[in-house]
Amino acid sequence: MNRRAAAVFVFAIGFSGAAAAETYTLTIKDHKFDPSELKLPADKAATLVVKNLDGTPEEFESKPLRIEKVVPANSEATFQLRALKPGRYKFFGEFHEDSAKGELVVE
Ligand SMILES: [Cu+2]
Repeated sequence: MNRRAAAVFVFAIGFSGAAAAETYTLTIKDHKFDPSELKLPADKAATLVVKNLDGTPEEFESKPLRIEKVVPANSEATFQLRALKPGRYKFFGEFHEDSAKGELVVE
């Protein structure tokens, strides 16, 4: 965790069951993200699942997405993403910042 007092901000978008958001998955393995560039459609809420396949925890962090959350070893976290404008939204694993980097490519 960094020293910001803020804990976890996830912008949730309300959606009803009938219009469930598409789910996209990122995995963490050997302290790298797969894929390192994940494509998402613009202007649509989405569900993002981050699966940590490593035997150590990772902190999934993205300043533009306002996400900061520890994903324990061999487990996963789910985030509801708001509808995003086209662009590139960087994320990284704060515990292995040298290798764990990626971007959401929204288009
Ligand atoms: Cu942090």
